[in-house]
Amino acid sequence: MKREAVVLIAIALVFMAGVKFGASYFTDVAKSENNEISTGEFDIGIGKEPSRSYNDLKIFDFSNLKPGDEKNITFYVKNRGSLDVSRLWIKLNVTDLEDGALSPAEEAVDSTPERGELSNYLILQALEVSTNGRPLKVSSVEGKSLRELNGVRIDLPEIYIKEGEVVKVTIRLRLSDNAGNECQTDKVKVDMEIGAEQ
Ligand SMILES: [Ca+2]
Ligand SMILES: [Ca+2]
Repeated sequence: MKREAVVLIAIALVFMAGVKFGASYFTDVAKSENNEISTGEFDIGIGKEPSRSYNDLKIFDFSNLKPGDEKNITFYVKNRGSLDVSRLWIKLNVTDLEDGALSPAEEAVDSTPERGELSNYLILQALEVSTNGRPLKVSSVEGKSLRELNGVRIDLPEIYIKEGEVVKVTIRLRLSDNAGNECQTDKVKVDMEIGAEQ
């Protein structure tokens, strides 16, 4: 019984090969499947520490400033996506408020109770972006007031931030010695936009 089975199979194989020979050419196909093209993610975050980043975060709140005071604003920008960042920009959107009623000393010299004066006297002393501990200055904005910089796109020097890397940004502000009583108890609200480009 075993021997017969073997023979039958051998005949069948020969027969099939014969059919293929007679019918057409041998053919062959090589396959390449599952190829993909996709886009990388482009995403930055901002944080007060290098290790934590957010899409939206309040960074600073300075109160009771007096003329001559200086404050440093420091934050970190992280590349949270998978594509390199090669350029960062910052835009400051500045709103001047009187923050309630004018103080008695202010009232004597401030004729615009609906609008604050403080941003005229908040001077950007320095803006730096540091990558690998090496600071790059943006000297074009040094000495300008927040009012002058309101809504202006400030391009930071060209830097490469690879996936997962962080850069440090420092802004130093000074309340000018020329600030007079018209900005007593005034308040400036600063919304900061930080943009990244590939
Ligand atoms: Ca005013
Ligand atoms: Ca005022």
